[in-house]
Amino acid sequence: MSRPIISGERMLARLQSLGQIGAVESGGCTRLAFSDEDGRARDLIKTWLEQAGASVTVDSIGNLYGVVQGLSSGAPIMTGSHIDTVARGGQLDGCYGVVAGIEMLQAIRDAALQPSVSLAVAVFSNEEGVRFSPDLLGSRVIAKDISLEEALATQSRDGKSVAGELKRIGYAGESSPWALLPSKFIELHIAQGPCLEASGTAIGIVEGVQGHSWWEVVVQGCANHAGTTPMPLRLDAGVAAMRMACALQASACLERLPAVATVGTFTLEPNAINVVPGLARFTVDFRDAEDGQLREADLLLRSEAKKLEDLGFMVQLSHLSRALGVRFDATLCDTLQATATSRGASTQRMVSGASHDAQMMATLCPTAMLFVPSIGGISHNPKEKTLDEDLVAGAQILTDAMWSLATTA
Ligand code: HGY
Ligand code: MN
Ligand code: MN
Repeated sequence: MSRPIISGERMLARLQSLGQIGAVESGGCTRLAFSDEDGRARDLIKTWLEQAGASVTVDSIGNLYGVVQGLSSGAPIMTGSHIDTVARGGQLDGCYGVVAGIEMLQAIRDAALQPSVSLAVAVFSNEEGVRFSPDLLGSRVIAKDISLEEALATQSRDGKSVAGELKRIGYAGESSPWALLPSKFIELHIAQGPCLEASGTAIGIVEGVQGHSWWEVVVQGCANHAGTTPMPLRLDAGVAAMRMACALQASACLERLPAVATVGTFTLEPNAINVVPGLARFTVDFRDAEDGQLREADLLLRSEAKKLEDLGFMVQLSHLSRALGVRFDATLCDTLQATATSRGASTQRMVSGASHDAQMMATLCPTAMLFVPSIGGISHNPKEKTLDEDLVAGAQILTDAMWSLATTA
């Protein structure tokens, strides 16, 4: 029986075009969730899905779906990812899985094939969580990890709500987030870390994702004159926050508690050269494969905050996000491995250090992920890159796996 063969050329060209929306100099991309750029990118994705013969729906948290009906009714087999990026990120993170999914549908249409089971490609809202917390917002709502109402009411730092922004960019959808619950979910993604390239392996069979816990810390001291205030009389929120940040980072480095810790944002107020900072605001990103370790890290954060309070600072902690570690479906991982091997690709089993919407979908149905190598292991950086032949090979293996699941179900 014939099976769909993708056009690598068309897929690579589309990745390029999508990458121009929100492009920053040096080849990167800033396309924050529900921004104008996100809206324009969604429009382009919608056009490509329609060209591929998919019926397009948008649900009430802005998740966008393209569905090609199978001969039988029932739950679709789904692939997908996200198209929102971090600030000055790369052009492949998330986008690759979405564009590869669309290429799969286009190849099916070009070959005039029809699957027995419906196939769906999903674009999940606000996976990155840079502008709105928590991350994985669209897939969290589907997984009922957060209520739709709470998700829509979420505010960004600049005081915008998810509901308002979805309306503004024209993606406040009508359909239910639970209308297209899939029977299986596969996400194709770049590895974003060094291991596939280091081992010279073409395809990562991802068996799980580590958990993460995100915090915002606000340290309130006392703004004062940089020249006249003696050191012992200062309540310098900036130095206090830096000490706390270094203590958390040292715990990850020296005791691997947790596996990794990152302070990715850090602002001072009033942020003036000659004023002792009165307020410091920073975020903490803890990651670990063991949920117990993540809880220990959360306790460490609280104890470091208590030390500052004992020195007279006020410290406010806000828990921005938590996602538990997940193990993916062993049978689906085996299917992906067999499919990759049948295409002559080398494979290795691995756990993802980055979080993905698959982490939420895994709570709903058998789920697994495929990775392709990232050059230099670099991601969340304009230098994020994967060899074209690896991008094309990964997309064909995704297409093979989805097609075989949709025709032998
Ligand atoms: O933060 C992450 O791991 C993912 O890129 N959202
Ligand atoms: Mn990312
Ligand atoms: Mn991603």
